[in-house]
Amino acid sequence: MRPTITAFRNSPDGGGGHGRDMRVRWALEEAGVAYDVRLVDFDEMKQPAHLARHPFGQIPTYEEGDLVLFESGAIILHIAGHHPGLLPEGEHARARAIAWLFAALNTVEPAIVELEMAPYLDRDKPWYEERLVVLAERIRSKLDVLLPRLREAEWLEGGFSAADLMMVTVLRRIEGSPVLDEYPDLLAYVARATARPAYQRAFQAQLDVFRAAQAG
Ligand code: GTB
Repeated sequence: MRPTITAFRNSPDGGGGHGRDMRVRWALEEAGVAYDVRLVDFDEMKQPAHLARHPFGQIPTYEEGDLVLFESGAIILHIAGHHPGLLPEGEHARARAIAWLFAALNTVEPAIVELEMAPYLDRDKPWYEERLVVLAERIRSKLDVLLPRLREAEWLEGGFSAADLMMVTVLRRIEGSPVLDEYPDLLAYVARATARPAYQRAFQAQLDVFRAAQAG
């Protein structure tokens, strides 16, 4: 059954592909699954119809027949569990890939989000500049762990997997920042992942949505 996902009608990232729908689009493209997109705006996301899909009133969601899912991690694992190519075959390798997927979501992404949010929350505080230094250092402590692994291997666990898909969408959030620029091998990792045709198709699809919204 053809799934339907939700995405911003008018993404605040200007078509940069930073919304978490991008992960779902990318996974579906990797799996070769055609999908529909239900576009929602910020008001709509807090209305009962969308809250029935997502209790926190966010995107992305995933509908497939009777199944309605929220949380990008759960959606990616569902897709990976039903289509070959997004998780390793061996039981242990599969479990390790899932561990890296959770590391992207629970260990790396929170540090990045904190830095992203700081200008909105703390810019007027006297300690703002010092906080930025601390937050950047916290991100470095995560990247320092990824670095040796991705120097030795092309992907986090065997071949390209949902773990890389998740980690790369997380790292993309600091693309262009001086912190990530300190790690050329991680930039190369992001570049080889985003060069994948499935990523390119997913990126173009969300960009088309943004451009259509701009055109009115
Ligand atoms: N844990 C959830 C998941 O992984 O699915 C988090 C979902 C989430 O944060 N969704 C965001 C959302 O719906 C959109 S992706 N926000 C609206 C709200 O909470 O009311 C996060 C996001 C938003 C905007 C940018 N941007 O502009 O660059 C980047 C990422």
